[in-house]
Amino acid sequence: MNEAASTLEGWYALHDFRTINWTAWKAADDEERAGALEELHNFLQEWSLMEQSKTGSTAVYSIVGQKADIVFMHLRETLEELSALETAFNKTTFAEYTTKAYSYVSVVELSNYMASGDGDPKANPEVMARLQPILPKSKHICFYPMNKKRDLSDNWYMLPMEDRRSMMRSHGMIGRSYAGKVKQIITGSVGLDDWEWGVTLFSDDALQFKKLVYEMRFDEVSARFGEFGGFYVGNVLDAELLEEMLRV
Ligand code: 76R
Repeated sequence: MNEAASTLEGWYALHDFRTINWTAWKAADDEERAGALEELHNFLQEWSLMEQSKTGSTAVYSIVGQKADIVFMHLRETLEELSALETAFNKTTFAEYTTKAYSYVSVVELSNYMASGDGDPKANPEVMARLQPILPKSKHICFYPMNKKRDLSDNWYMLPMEDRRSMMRSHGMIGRSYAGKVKQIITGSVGLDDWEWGVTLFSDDALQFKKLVYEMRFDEVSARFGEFGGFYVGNVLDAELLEEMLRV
């Protein structure tokens, strides 16, 4: 019997990580830099209008450490929109001063492990708000991709639904104890990217990422089945902070 959890999907997600070529950026003349910044500023404005009309959402963060310098996290209704937006950005002058560090393609996902109630979940405004979330502009972001293990003795995908449900319940309980401190957005990426899920966490206190992820490591579903990719952590950027970051 197919015991796949049924999932609801919302907006598609692109996490676009870039590294700034500081040598080239510093070598550019003032006019070139000003033009590049203006173009970038226009993009930020366009993205914020999109957010106001609730047809998508974008968050911009600087990344700490050498994996990247900046991440644009975009949520849009379609993959076509994500592609158009990525291409438009690549055509900007600022993009010429960046290199691609990493990217992740996925789709906002809710699973039915903890589902309650009948009826069409998509008629529920609370469900829709989770499927099409306006990204928080918390001080910090933490992103990492993950899988659930498929080893002979520990194969998540061979477990009966009931076992998975009870482990996910325990997972959800830990998660809920961080309510108000950490906001999670789970994006599914089976068939879309190299890992099975993207985990994006937002918080005003970066230490809460450490505490939450550490606590979850002791919980069965993460302890036995969690496999993790690279972690990217960073600080929020608005137009002003971005300009400050790029001032040379
Ligand atoms: O969505 C819900 O609130 C219902 C409960 C819930 C589900 C179904 C939930 C709650 N998560 C769910 C699904 Mn989660 N989550 C992670 C990670 O680092 C690690 O060990 C794991 C990475 C974190 C930090 C986290 C946080 N969660 C999932 C899934 C899909 C699993 C599947 O379908 O098999 C993954 C991969 C995953 C991973 N989780 C919560 C949190 C937090 C903070 C919550 C509480 C959210 C809330 O109540 O608002």
